[in-house]
Amino acid sequence: MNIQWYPGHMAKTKRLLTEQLRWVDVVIELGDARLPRSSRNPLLQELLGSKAKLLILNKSDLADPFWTKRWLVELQKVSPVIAVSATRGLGVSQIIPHLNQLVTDKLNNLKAKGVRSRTIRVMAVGIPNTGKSSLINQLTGGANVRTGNKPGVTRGNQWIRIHEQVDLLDTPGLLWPKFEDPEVGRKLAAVGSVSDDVFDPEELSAWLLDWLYLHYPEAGKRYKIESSRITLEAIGQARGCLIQGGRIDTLKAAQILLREFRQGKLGRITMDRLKQ
Ligand SMILES: Nc1nc2c(ncn2[C@@H]2O[C@H](COP(=O)(O)OP(=O)(O)OP(=O)(O)O)[C@@H](O)[C@H]2O)c(=O)[nH]1
Ligand SMILES: [Mg+2]
Repeated sequence: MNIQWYPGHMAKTKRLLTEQLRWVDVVIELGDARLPRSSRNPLLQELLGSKAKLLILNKSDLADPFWTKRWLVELQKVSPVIAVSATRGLGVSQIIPHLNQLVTDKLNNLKAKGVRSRTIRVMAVGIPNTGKSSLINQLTGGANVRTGNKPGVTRGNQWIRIHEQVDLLDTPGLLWPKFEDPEVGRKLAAVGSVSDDVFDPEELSAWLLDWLYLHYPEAGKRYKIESSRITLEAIGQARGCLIQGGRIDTLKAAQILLREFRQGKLGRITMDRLKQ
């Protein structure tokens, strides 16, 4: 199964980010804590160049805490990084101090040149559905920008004052034209960062069930399935998904599995691993 998603509006987003980049002092790159490697867009690394950056792993409430700890240590070697949960507000208070620290030198230099003090300009970037808009709402304490549990909710750019000295630009999610490793496409589809329209849910679920069997064999408990080998048929049976003639509706079972996996109902799961 080869999943790819790079719709036309993303090419536009890429242009838009490039244009805005010169106005911003620091970038927040929002990744998904369940995918600390696969949710990082190589295109963004290229666009951002040497711009100051804070990497934030969001949705840490859904990720396996054992792996989050290890990833933070690893990623910290390259750039400043923190883990948060935008919807639960966990870790979010660390953000402003980190941003301040990242731009102190730049603002002091400007001051020395006689430029009047101004707000810090921050741009939030990341792949779709990582919680950029939710984070902004958490920082401002209100529903100021639109969020949604599907990729591609934010379309235009929007500046929001998140602190008396900090302005933040929300941007649409950006992917890249080709996932070289098909496993990356599957993982991104599993967490909901590519459109559900571009893959077959039953096929993805079959892959996900194999993956879970290998890495989180206890996940099947959710469906009260005795065997640690979960199947769509067993999920369908447990949930009474039947079609005419008493056959099991495996499409419905796949949709249930994907939805509950994304909501964290199968447990806290991290799909990208480091060598143990
Ligand atoms: N469990 C959990 N869910 C979150 C968290 N942050 C965001 N979400 C959910 O993830 C979904 C996507 O959030 P958005 O803020 O719209 O994501 P986005 O990055 O702005 O998405 P695009 O605009 O499509 O690029 C929503 O259903 C949020 O409620 C989090 O920390 N934990
Ligand atoms: Mg958004």
